[in-house]
Amino acid sequence: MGFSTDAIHAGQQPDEATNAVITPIYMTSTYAQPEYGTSKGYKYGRTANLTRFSLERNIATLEKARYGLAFSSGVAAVHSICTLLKNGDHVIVGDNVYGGTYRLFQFVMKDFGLDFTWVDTSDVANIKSAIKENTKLIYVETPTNPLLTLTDLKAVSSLAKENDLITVCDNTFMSPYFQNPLIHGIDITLHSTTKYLNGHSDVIGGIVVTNNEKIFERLKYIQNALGAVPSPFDCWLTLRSTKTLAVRMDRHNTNAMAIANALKSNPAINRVIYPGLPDHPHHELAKKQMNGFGGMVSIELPSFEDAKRLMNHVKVFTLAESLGGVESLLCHPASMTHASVPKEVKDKIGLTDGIVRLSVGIEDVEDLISDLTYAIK
Ligand code: P1T
Repeated sequence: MGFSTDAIHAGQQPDEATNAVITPIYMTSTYAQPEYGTSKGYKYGRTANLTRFSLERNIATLEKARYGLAFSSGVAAVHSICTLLKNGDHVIVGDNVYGGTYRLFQFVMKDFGLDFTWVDTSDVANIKSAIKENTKLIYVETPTNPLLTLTDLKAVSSLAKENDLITVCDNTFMSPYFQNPLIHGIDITLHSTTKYLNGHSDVIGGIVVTNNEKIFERLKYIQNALGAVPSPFDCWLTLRSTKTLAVRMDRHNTNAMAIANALKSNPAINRVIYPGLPDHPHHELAKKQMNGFGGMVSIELPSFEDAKRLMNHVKVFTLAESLGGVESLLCHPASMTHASVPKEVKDKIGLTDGIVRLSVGIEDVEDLISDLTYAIK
């Protein structure tokens, strides 16, 4: 089936009790066992919930995956992946990932004996030279948050296969509509469903998808054992939202492209970073690996003062963390989403104080452009 057909139907069928077209919210913590030792396969809400299963099937289908597992947040999804590893294992990670991922790896998982090497994964040679005897996993974001750097997923997966390593891609910025890492050979794709998949800034959630049965079985065990499951209501809201993912993403994409084009010649801006612009260093890879360029644009102003002035003068954009909702947001990554990343790391990757990140929504693009140009002026 096509993407939109799957988005609307996959994982869902009329409810058995009433033929309700929309999957109900099974708001229950437990299930009756008619006689000792009998059940319909549902015994306890953390372990099994039909609304959650529908969401997992739905997003797995959109990601061309056999298996999906939903979590209570994107960070919980990343944490679940860490539990595939053991004390003493080594991980190679992109040096620009979401600040919360950096915090989890560097300031929590390191204390459990995991070893991390941070490299610029846009050059696969950097990954190759970081491989050690105890390396078990390669973790990338592409495009990265917030610098929008791309990594060649095919090249990473073939390097990993040669070295028997697990590959993970955080696909939050693209959504399954614009990129499917598994078709490039990646083992595990994850999303913060808080972002484009839910798309309405009213749910915190995460999902992990894979085609690997062994990884799925272990993560399913972990999902139940750690217990970071989403509520049935949050699953229902997200399932409601994926139905419109294709139309929302198309609009995010055209609005972001128009904004990037409108701002690139603005003399008050040093740099507009958007994979859809021909001068983006990974534009050719973007065209090859993705089906669109997404709704995230980062702009660099000369100083923090300029960035602050912009953030304080917008009227349609809202100054807030997060992204991927229908409404346009902007934020200051260096002090907000990436506050946990030490200054020397920010300096190394070029995350300067002048950078403002735009999550371009689906409003009328003329309003967004005049809002930004006024605030910049
Ligand atoms: O917020 P949560 O649902 O736990 O998702 C974490 C996460 C994981 N991966 C990426 C690429 C992300 O951007 C995020 C969350 N990011 C923000 C809150 C933000 O404003 O960038």
